[in-house]
Amino acid sequence: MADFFGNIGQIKFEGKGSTNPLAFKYYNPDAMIMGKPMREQLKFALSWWHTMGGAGADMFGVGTADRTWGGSDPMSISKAKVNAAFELMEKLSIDYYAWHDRDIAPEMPTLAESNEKLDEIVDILAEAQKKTGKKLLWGTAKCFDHPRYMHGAGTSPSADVYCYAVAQIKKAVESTVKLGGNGYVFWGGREGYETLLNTNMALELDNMARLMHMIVDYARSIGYKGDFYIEPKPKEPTKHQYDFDTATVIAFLRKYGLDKDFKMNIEANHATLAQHTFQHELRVARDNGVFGSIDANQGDMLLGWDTDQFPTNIYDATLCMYEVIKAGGFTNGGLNFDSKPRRGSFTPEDIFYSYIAGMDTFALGLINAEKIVADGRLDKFVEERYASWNTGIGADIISGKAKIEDIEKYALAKGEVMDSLTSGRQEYLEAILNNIMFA
Ligand code: XLS
Ligand code: CA
Ligand code: CA
Repeated sequence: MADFFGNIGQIKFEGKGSTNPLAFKYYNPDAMIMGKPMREQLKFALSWWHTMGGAGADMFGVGTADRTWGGSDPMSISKAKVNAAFELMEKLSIDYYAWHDRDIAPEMPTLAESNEKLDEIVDILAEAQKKTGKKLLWGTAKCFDHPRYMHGAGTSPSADVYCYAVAQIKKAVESTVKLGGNGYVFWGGREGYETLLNTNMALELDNMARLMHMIVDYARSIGYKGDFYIEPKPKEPTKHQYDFDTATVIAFLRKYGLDKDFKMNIEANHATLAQHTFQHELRVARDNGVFGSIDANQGDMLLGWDTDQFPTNIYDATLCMYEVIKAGGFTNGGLNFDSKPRRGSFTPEDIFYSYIAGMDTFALGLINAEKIVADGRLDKFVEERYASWNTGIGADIISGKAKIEDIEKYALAKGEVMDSLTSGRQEYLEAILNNIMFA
């Protein structure tokens, strides 16, 4: 194992009484919960872009942290990142990682040269995976930061740019397959518009679907059995992103016949940017059979942009894990920390503090979610609230037996129906949630 963090040893579970900042308080990787070790329930992943590459630059200033890992040119930095990443994963008991192609290997003057460098790093990653047992959660292509993608990639008005994107994504899929990844993400960073005055929205969306069909067919032809994910986000960088939220993406997938191959990669901060709760997005995905994977982070309610903070909100993590449990747990997906330390948290130790905070938050979320299910009060309340659909006219509507005339007759005979209503009891339920979480 490389030694970039020599002063920090293996992070151990010490329990909630511990005050050691370099210990887990809730995440106990091998502890069993609902029949599986915590590490398998949570399937944590390290995000290569933020952790290995994100130096803290923002719109107003350059980076504050050194993320060259002792390397000096793009390829030596890329290689050093592999060593540092695997040391981090080892020390933090993180079993998975996720990348964009250009996070792991540099962009070169031509696509052919970029592909060559990518191959070189993918071979090194394959070797590191073999040695350590770490796995690739998902791969993706960075089709948004190079200037060629200023007007989009799969939705570019330029057919030449579109071809470049198809070729780049094809290569990223091949690299994902080579590394045994079971997930491939499409996040439409520039797939949207700034103004409809210059945009043929219908053609752009048709073309995006054409690209996705080509990629799915190709990936299946080379033996890829994993999931494809779309990661919804309503805005940023474009004013209007096509993959606005889960419901919008589901409509797109169904329109173009892509719903058999695609699931959602739901990011907490993107949910709140769409004016939804994180739980809402997960629920829409679960109810529609497209729950796939999660990008764990949180935004700041006072800031209107994508801050990608390490998640520390226990309520959100608890309700997230409740949805995950109800969806049957992760299959190919997992919890990827698409999160970065704040710009002012620039030291190597901050990477550890950040991951420990995020991992403990989700471990506690999982513990709490199991308690909610075992307690049963919340589930029972919802069940009873809809009891009128289990018998009588409600059951007849659901079975299709009651026709519109029967329903009219029923309503006319009933007269006023105010007395069929019961209280929604929101405060009572919120208090139960607190009681379960803090008991
Ligand atoms: C940016 C997205 C991005 C995707 C992967 O907002 O979260 O990082 O997760 O392209
Ligand atoms: Ca993300
Ligand atoms: Ca984000």
